[in-house]
Amino acid sequence: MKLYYKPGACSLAPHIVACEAGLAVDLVPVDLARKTLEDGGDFFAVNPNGYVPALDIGEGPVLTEASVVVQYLADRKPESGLMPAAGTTARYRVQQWLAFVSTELHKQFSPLFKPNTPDATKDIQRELLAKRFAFVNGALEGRTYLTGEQFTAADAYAFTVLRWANAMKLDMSAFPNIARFMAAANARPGVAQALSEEGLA
Ligand SMILES: N[C@@H](CCC(=O)N[C@@H](CS)C(=O)NCC(=O)O)C(=O)O
Repeated sequence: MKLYYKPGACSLAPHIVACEAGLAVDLVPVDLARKTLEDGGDFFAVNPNGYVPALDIGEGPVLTEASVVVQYLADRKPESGLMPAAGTTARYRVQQWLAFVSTELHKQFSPLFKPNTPDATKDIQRELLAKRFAFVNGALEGRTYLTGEQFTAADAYAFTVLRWANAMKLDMSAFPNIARFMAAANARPGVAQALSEEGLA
């Protein structure tokens, strides 16, 4: 399998899942600004939407959408516990978090990265994110990870996205449970491996 990625972007989530699951994945860096690969190849030819993560699974078009790519990888190693079995309530809980991280965190951060987003819009996004952080902080009360003591694909995605708060200089001092969550995830060997392989350690 080949994972098209950019260091520290949302593609870090499937990279973490692969490392946590002990899956061998070839990393292919993408220049997202130019939409090119290292050999000058056109990234649009890989993913017509021009975004990472994109996972070459050896059949058909690349698999995209972070919340789905992490599930695909986790399901290659069910014994990892990264995704509970299909049809169980536990799986729906992890999927609920994956959808939340994708739509309520990841995509609410996105305007903050764009140089042409008006400042007023950025302020609105920061306010909304603070509400979502408060929810996550509350959900983490008395537990290490989002669904309990088991690190899941949703935790990998949440860790990836919440890392951006520092880069965006968001005040996270009101969310101590998130700080604990980040520290716990950061201390995991699989997470450390992915960060190191992306030059982020
Ligand atoms: N819908 C996609 C969005 C992925 C996404 O936003 N990727 C960002 C990096 S975190 C990206 O590649 N942005 C470059 C672009 O959209 O041009 C998903 O859920 O995976």
